Amino acid sequence: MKATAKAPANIAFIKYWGKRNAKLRLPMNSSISMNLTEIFTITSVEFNQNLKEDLVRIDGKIVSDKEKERVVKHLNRVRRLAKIRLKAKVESHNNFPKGTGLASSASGFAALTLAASKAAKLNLTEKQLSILARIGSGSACRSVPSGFVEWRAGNTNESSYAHSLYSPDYWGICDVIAIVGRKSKKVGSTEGHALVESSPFFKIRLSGMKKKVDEIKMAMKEKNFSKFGEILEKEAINMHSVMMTSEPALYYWTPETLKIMLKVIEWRDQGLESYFTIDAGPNVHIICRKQNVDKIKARLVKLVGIKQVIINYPAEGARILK
Ligand code: 2P0
Repeated sequence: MKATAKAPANIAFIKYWGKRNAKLRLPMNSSISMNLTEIFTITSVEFNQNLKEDLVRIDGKIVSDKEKERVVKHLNRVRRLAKIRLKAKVESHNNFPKGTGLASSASGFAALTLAASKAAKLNLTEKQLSILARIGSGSACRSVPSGFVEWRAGNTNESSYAHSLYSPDYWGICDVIAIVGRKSKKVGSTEGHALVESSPFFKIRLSGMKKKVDEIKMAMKEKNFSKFGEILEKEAINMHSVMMTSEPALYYWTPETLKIMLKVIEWRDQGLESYFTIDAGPNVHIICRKQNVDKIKARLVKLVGIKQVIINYPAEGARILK
């Protein structure tokens, strides 16, 4: 009873920040994302009667008790569905360089969900996998379907899952990630979500979400890159405004982050069109058309403070490898 799965990380154009139900990880709003080709997790799960307890290794290391508890809880969900009690050995590898501050919970929980459910001989649909991955980590539900993805917020366990809007080959756009550093998070995402209500701006953010989701979907349908870019860049600033005005305040940017944001705007004014988005960390994701990737990269590597540049194309969702 063993299976190996690969799942991509994803970048959200419309963000998930704030939950209506923390236990089930039901989000306050729908979100829109793209799976990434160059950042992924490969996870093997083996259920075995000889094991006395669950063993969890990530990138070759035994994980902390806190990390292990989150994985074991997820294995328990799979065991309950499959009606088995066997303990499991979990081996997970992230391909992205360590210490870059890139998130791994999305690719990690999507790969774990698929590998564990397959090893337990459950044949779940994409929707069921997305729901299960979501309970592990919200953003993981978006790493299950392929390409360009919408996570419909829903308001129950069954109605909150992600589906593919378009396959990876639909649109030739890229996510050029400028890695500016690590800076270990003082407040992790799960704790951060819980602070949204303390920001005076969160209600205003929420009131505009539905319209924003509809508008970006229309821009994607029309392949209107300028409209698409304007919406996603404003959305990133909108989310970070809530983060910075919550109590305690969450500042994810460093001086390098802001420097790159301003560069992207400057380059755009000069005719090189791209837009930025930023997650719960200091790295900047630059969204551009495929034909501009080399120019963006050439300009980025000249800036001081950039540790690495990772070029991502739209990727397939979670897959079984063996
Ligand atoms: C997103 N983020 O939409 C947003 C943008 C971070 C900023 O989803 O508690 O790690 O595991 O459900 O999925 C980070 O939240 O939180 C996230 P949990 P998760 O990509």
